[in-house]
Amino acid sequence: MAAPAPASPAAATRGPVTAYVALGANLGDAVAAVSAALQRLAALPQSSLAAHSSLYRTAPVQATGPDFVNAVAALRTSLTAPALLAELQRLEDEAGRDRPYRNAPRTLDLDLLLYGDARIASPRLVVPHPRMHERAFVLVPLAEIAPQLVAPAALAAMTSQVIARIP
Ligand code: A4P
Ligand code: MG
Repeated sequence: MAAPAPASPAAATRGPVTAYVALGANLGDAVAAVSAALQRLAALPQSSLAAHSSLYRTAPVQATGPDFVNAVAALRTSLTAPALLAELQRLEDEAGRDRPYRNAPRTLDLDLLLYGDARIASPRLVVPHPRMHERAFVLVPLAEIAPQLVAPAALAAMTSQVIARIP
């Protein structure tokens, strides 16, 4: 009798993946909100915080209101992408996030930029984040912790967007 076929790669248990999360805030004490969010990301289930960028002060892009504080975090996580998005939305809610209109000022925004090399297009989740490559407030902090993911030409195209690292 033939030996059973080896499990296909698709059937294998998946190990943790590296996910990149963009943090943003421009209401209240935005530095405190982003700093606290980094600690909460580090405490997510089945996840660890692998790296985070500096905090940056950035001018609003296609939005109104005060300047933003932005950063990017790298997580090693065994959560699925939808489960990770649900956790990010829970942290936004706990930070008092209100959504009165599109791109309204916010106490905390957590966007999933990349989930390993997955490409996802569902009604609730699009990964890679569709606008990440147009935005210095994403690419500059991402390049700080994962330079291999950001083409120098993309950064160079972004010099008109005002962004300053917070010392
Ligand atoms: N959603 C789909 N894909 C994703 C994803 N990859 N990550 C859905 C997170 N959410 C995703 O999100 C709206 C819906 O997007 C969610 O229900 C989720 O199912 P939201 O957090 O309520 O709203 P949002 O983040 O304001 O929406 P959006 O369209 O992602 O906004 P953008 O385009 O990210 O713009 N300027 C500066 N300087 N700094 C900023 O941080 N942020 C924005 C927001 C505009 N200008 C900014 C900044
Ligand atoms: Mg968001």
